[in-house]
Amino acid sequence: MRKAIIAVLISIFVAKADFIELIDNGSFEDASSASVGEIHGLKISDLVNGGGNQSWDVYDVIPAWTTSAGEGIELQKNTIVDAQNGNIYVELDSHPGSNGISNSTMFQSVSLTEEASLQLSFWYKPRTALANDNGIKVTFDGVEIAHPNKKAPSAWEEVAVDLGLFGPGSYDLAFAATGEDNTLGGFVDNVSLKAHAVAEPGSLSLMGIGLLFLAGWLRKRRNS
Ligand SMILES: [Ca+2]
Ligand SMILES: [Ca+2]
Ligand SMILES: [Ca+2]
Repeated sequence: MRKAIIAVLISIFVAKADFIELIDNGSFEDASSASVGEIHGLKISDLVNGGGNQSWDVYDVIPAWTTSAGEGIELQKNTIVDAQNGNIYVELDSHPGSNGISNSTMFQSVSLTEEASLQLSFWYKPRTALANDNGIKVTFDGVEIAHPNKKAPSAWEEVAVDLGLFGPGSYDLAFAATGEDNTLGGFVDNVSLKAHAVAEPGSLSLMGIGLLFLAGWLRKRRNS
């Protein structure tokens, strides 16, 4: 009986401490798209699963991410570097085609149903040895929250930002290439945005009452 009650309480705590991942396709490995690349005509499914003879292309839309400025989202499959996670990563200083502007912006909308504390993390790596050539400006809800801007050589590094509390609503997370517009720039992989729900006072006090009840029950049982 006691073990059962403790197990239930532990599961309540775990549930409360848990988080929700808000980002879909954060590692860019999702092949479920009919999008065709603008440069090589390479389908995303062929890029991811290995059906074409090219290892990169540029897309207006990929699963969960949409271009909002510049040529598009350049997906590379272990092309210049090995991906930080899986096989695919993004370069946003994209090869120019019809739009002509290589520095591009992609975004994903996320929704919160209750107030939560948000934590962003992603992996970044600069491609060239030039200063101000590999910047990746990250905005959330239109506010700049990170802007790594390094030069090679530099390994993949994690960029982690605590965004604080946000209420229910829809928000855009955007990544934009900055600096020299020359098709070579910063690489991005493994994007994650974790929402930690803020415990409601009502459920906290209920849990407190449950703990007091359990403590009393255990004391009574020991003394009997
Ligand atoms: Ca990846
Ligand atoms: Ca490029
Ligand atoms: Ca560049």
